[in-house]
Amino acid sequence: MKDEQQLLDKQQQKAGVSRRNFLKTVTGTAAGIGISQMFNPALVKALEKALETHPVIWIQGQGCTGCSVSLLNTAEPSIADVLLKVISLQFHPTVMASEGATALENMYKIAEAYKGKFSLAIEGAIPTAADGKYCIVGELHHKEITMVDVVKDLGAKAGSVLSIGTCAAYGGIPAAEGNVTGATGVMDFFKANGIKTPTVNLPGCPPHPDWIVGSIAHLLTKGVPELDENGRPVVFYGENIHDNCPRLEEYDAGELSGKLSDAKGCRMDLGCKGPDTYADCYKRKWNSSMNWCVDNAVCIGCVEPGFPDASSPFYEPA
Ligand code: FSX
Ligand code: SF4
Ligand code: SF4
Repeated sequence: MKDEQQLLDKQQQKAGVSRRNFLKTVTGTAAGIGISQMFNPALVKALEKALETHPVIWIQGQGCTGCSVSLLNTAEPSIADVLLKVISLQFHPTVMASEGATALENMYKIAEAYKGKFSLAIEGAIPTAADGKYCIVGELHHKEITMVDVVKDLGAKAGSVLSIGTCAAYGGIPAAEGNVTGATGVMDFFKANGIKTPTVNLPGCPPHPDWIVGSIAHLLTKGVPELDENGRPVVFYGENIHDNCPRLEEYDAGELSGKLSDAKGCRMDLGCKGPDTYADCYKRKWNSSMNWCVDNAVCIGCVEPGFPDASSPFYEPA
C-alpha cells in the first residue's frame, strides 16, 4: 500500500500535480506547519494562472496597520515571493508607490476590469456613523470617498472578500465599548447592505502571516476554504488553544504560574483566555516560529468575535 502511494505520488509529481503536497500546503496538516511548500511546482503553476485573472485589492479602514505589518513579516515564503508569486496586489495604501487620485482611479479601473473575479482584502473596521465621515480614504473629483463608499462598491463587485484582522472580521478594537464611530465588521456591514459576496474572516489582532497568505492561496486556487460558524478557515482556527497548550499538563496538575516571568505553570490565574480561543498559534507560533503569546504572556483571545471586550480586563482571571 505504501509502495503504491509512493508510486502514485511520483506519477503525480511527474505530471506536475502532487495532490498530497498541495493539500499539505493549503490544509497545513504537515508537521512543520510552514507554508514554504507553497512553492511546489504544481501550486506555483496554479497561482501563476490565478495571478493573471484574480488581482487583489487591499483597502484599509479603522485599523492600526498591524495586519499589513504582520503580512510584511512573513518569513517563509518571503514577502517578496508573496507579492511576486502569490498575490497580484494591485492596490495597497501602505506599500504602493502610487498615491492620491491616480491610485484611486486605478483601483476603480481594476475593480471594473476584473469584476466578479478580483479579491477584496479589507483591513480595519468600517465606521458607519456620521455618513461614514469618520474614515475618508481619498478624494476624487473634489468629492470625499469614505470607507463605507468603497466597501459598498467594491464589496459588491468582488469575486471574494477577505476580512483581514479582528477589526475587519468582527469590529474588534474600534467596535469595543464606547464605539462612537459606528464601527462594524465586514459581514455585519454586508448583511445590512444586502451584499452577498463570499467572505472569509481572518481574525487576529493581528492575524498570523501564514493565515493571510495561506488563505489567499487557497482562495485563488481552490476557492473558499471550509469555514467555522464565525466565518474562519477551519484549517487555521479549528483547534482550541487550551486543549493543545504545552502547559495543559501543568493546568491538570493544578500548577499555576504566579507571575509572567515564571517559565513553568499554567497561565490561567494571569488571565489566559486559551480555553475560549480557537487558533493554531500553539503549534504555528509567531515571529518566524520563535515563540507565542503563552510563552511570554497569556493568550488574550484576539481571534474571537467578542475581542477585546470579552477578554477585558487583560491579565486578570476570567
Ligand atoms: Fe485591527 Fe489591523 Fe488589530 Fe491592528 O489594521 S486587527 S487593530 S492589530 O492591524 O485592523
Ligand atoms: Fe490553558 Fe492558558 Fe493554561 Fe495553556 S496557559 S493550559 S491555554 S489556561
Ligand atoms: Fe491571539 Fe491567543 Fe493566538 Fe496570541 S495565542 S495570537 S492572543 S489567539
